[in-house]
Parts: sequence; C-alpha cells; structure tokens
Amino acid sequence: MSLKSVVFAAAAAAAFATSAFAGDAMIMVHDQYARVSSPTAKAGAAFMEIMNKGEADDQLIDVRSDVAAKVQLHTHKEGDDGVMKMMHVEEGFAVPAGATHMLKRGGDHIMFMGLNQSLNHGDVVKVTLVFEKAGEVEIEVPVDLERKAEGHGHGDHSGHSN
Ligand SMILES: [Cu+2]
Repeated sequence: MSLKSVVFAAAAAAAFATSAFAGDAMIMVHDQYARVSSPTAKAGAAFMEIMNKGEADDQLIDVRSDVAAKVQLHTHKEGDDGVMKMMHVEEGFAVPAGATHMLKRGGDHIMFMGLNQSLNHGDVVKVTLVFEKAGEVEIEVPVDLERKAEGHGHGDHSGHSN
C-alpha cells in the first residue's frame, strides 16, 4: 500500500459517522462496512448500526447505490426446510425513537446485486439510505474484508443465491 492510500484511508475512516436531521427525525449511522466474498463476486453486502436519536419512530424504507445494478434491504430467515435464506424486505426496517437497529451478518443487511465494479479492501462505496421521516441519508461505506462476523460466524455472504 502506498503512503498516499494510507493517508486517504485514515482520513476517510474519521468521516464514517453520519447524521441527518429532518423535522423531528435524527438518524445517525455508525460503524458501517461492506464486504464481498471474493474480488470477483457479483454480490456484496453492507452492515451498520442505525441509531434514531429523535423523538419520532422512523423506518428505513429503501436503499440506493450506483455500485450495483440492484440494491435491496435484505434479511435472513429460516425456510420450511430449516435452511437459512435471504430475502428482500419490502417494508424495510423499523428504527423506533431512541433505538438502534443493527444491520449485521446473519441478520438484516443491505444487499448489492450485480456489482458494477470489484470491491477491494479499503474502497469506499456511496450509499443512500431512504427513511420514511428523515428522508435521504447519504453515507460512505468502507469495504472491510478483514472484519470477523459477530457471534459464531454464521451468515457470511458467500452462500447468496438470489
Ligand atoms: Cu442478502
């Protein structure tokens, strides 16, 4: 890694907390990161903590990014056959007032399908979160391929089949 990219990574890391104010809503996004299972993967995912510091309940209803052909709010659910599957969550995720909603491996997440570029460790992906009340919140999500999954390491994204 060149000195220039080290400096950029450090400067970027400091900026990865985002807040948005709109009316009574106040959304803060914290600890966001994206990952792919390999540099040639066609799909990837992003994870983060979404905090609602406002007085009103809010809902993450959509997500957009130029990084992939399709970007969706996803969750993991156990199917009738007992196998964990990923699915699109049309209604999105509730973020009640004063609460934090975690997007994490093995749970709710942002899914990138049909990536337009390879994602390498240290790259930064621009993502727009769309909230019912707070509106659009633009965040920068660093690609972190070294992060270990919380818990038992289930729910890595290598098995995606959409
Ligand atoms: Cu997914």
